[in-house]
Amino acid sequence: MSDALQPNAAFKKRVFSGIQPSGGLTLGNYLGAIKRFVQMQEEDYETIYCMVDLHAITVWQDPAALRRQTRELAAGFIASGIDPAKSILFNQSQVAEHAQLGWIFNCVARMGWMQRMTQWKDKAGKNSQNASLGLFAYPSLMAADILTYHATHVPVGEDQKQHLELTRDIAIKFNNDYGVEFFPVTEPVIEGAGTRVMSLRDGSKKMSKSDPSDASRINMTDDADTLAKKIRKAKTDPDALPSEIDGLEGRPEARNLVNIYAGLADMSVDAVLRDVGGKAFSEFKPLLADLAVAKLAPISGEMARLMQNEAEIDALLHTGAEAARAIAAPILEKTYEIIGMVR
Ligand code: AQP
Repeated sequence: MSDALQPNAAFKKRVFSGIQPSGGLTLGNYLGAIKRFVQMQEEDYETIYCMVDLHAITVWQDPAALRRQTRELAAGFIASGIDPAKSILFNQSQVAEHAQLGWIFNCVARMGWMQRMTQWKDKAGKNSQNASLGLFAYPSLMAADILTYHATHVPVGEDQKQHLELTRDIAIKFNNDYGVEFFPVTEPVIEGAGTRVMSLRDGSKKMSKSDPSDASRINMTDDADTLAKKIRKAKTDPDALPSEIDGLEGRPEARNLVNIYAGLADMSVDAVLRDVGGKAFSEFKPLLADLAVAKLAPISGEMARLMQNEAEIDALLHTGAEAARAIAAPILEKTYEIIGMVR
């Protein structure tokens, strides 16, 4: 048995996080997740990043679109700075251990836990009887994604906080039920101004790749003109920007645009407001548009270049999946042993 599999072994500092290929990458995904993924790759962690295609099919996906979006997401990761030589990069369905451990966790998690998930309530809406069983069990598969690598840290946006708490509950219940210290209790990493990027059309709703309104989000593939137009048309209020953070109270759209600026510029919200306090939106929006184009155009250009060679992306994902499987397989095998499966 390797050290990593010894009960009570100190767990290695390992990062896992994923993004669904359920549409094109948004600025929310970039500021809330990918920027942090890139930083953690350069820190003292082993980093594993995944296109969670099994999660994407919890709601209907057109097969051809899913294939394209998965490759485009991989291109987005790489163009944003994820280096396949430093991080393991792959798509979930190529590593069967995720689904296998997910089943075990379906038997650990409780119905009541799942019913409390706000994402389930939001996505299933009033028609929950018609939602897929997979959508209901989504957080249990997410726990498996993380724990099949014994990941200790998970960088995510604010919206995933509740799912990560559930991952911790599953790990703790499994460890208690079987009297082991086998799964780590994972730490969420939710940091920075971009952890909750809101819709450009409604400051109370998060920016989402599956929002029916394209004007609600900035896609990482938007060209400079589209980007500037979306920012120009973003909903705001009639007042000028405040000089201090308290002045953003009750102004969700203003707060959102300032947060986006801060996230893109790597500045604190305080520092942004010191610079732009007193400006009208008609002055601020062009500054934000210029900044967004400067930061995002190189990424979208590189994505387009990478998408010219799909075979190369596929080969990278295969290599990543092999590396991921090498970590996941022994952990799953030990899990089967703990729960009493004859092997
Ligand atoms: N608006 C956001 N602000 C900050 N972070 C965000 N994330 C998503 N939207 C925002 C973070 O991106 C990572 C990947 O998310 P996901 O694609 O797996 O699922 P999601 O949170 O459901 O994202 P979307 O864009 O809203 O997808 P759809 O529309 O398919 O449901 C996560 O770390 C998430 O926190």
